[in-house]
Amino acid sequence: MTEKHYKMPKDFLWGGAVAAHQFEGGWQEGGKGVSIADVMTAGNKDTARRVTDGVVDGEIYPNHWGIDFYHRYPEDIELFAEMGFKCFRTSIAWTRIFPNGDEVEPNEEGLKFYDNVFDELLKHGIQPIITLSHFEMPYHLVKEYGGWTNRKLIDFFVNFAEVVMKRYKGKVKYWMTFNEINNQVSWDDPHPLLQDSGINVKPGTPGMEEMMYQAAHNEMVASAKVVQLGHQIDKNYQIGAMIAMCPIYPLTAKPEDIMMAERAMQTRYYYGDVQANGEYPNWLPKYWERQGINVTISDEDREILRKGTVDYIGFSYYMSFTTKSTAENPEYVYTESKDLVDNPYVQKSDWGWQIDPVGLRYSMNWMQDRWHKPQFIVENGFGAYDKKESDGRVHDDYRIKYFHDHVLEMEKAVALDGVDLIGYTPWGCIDLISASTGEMAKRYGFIYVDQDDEGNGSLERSKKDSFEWYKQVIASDGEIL
Ligand code: BGP
Repeated sequence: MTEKHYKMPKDFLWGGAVAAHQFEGGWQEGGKGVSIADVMTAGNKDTARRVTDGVVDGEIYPNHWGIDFYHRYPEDIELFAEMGFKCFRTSIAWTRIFPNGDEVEPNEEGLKFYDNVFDELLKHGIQPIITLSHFEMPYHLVKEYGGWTNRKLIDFFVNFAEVVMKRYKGKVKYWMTFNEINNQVSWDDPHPLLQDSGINVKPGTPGMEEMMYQAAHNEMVASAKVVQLGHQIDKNYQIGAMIAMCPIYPLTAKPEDIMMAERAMQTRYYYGDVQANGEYPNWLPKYWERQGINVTISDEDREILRKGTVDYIGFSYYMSFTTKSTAENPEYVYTESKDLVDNPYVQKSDWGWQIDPVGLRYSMNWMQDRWHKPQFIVENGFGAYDKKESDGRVHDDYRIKYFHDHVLEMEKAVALDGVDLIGYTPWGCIDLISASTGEMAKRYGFIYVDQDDEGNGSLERSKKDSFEWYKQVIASDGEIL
């Protein structure tokens, strides 16, 4: 049977996605300050990255040089244009604009850098899609203020957003506030807690969960303020949330497993409820009460959240999760580090990420019905070990298969289920540094970058087989997969 394909509308935003700290490099150029990402050493598949206070000789800090986009952006943007990109998602490194985060006046050199990048993109007919905070807050705010547990950060962030939203008016239309804001749900793994909330505490520190809920609340208030402010700056601005979407399935049809999966979904996605619906779901204050968790939420905060709901849901999709109930957990408390199990029906990547294209269609339907907002897939992709063959080229048929299967399910969600989708920007469209491991070896790109985990290599760019594949997908409006 031939596979049925679908066409996406002409104005659909095909593109690619990256984040400043994983690919720009130039960590101390142009007056840039030190961000969280700059104090994280490399790890690998089996060992976690470490945060060091300051830079230690002999350690590798992959985010310092990234893939040197800072100096090579014209060449890279030309390759994106050759693929036919309509848009390109990146972040504005907060520390290029406010090196410490708490200054009043911005750093003009940093602002100029993004002017140059956006102008170069626009010259090629590519619109920038901008994340304001993508795991790269100023490290100074972590040390001096304790990160997002401190309400002062709301003003610092709003000030940063105001400066860039005014500066790039007319160049940028789509914004997102906090990348994968809900990853903080893994609060007992200090790595996402630091990345998302700037909370730098040791595992097992009492009160970590409470800190996470307070930090997330403060971030969501800041986000809602930025949504309102952004609309005052330009009424055409589209300002979105950014959710890490990994649907959580019950392992079996056992009613307790279903209840556990429901609570897991509620726990992982309440952030979306707050950002899209403007209020906390009912179950959460009850849960806080039982756990003895105190989150300070004022009436004014509630009003801000209600008025600052997002225009769209940006989300990443890489994998699905599975959970099950246990007799020891009769109240279905979901702890992400403990409660996930393998799904016997799906395969995994080399990094253990479950590959599940149908889960993308499922998630899109779930979000459409729950949040009633347009959606934007701002990350999706396959991290793999790539090898240059004797012909000097990477033949990444495994990546093409991953994308084929996911794009097809995405198109079904639109064509058959009526999901309202703005665009699709595959992650790491050019090889870059992995966020979770700090490796170069975990590659996502359509474009290969010659660099190894130790930072050796010419940094030369070359096309993988997936480059031509994606080019024809875009050229055919998604019909030729
Ligand atoms: C998301 C992040 C990205 C990115 C991607 C892939 O969680 O938003 O920054 O890196 O996942 O993850 P990794 O780099 O760990 O493979």
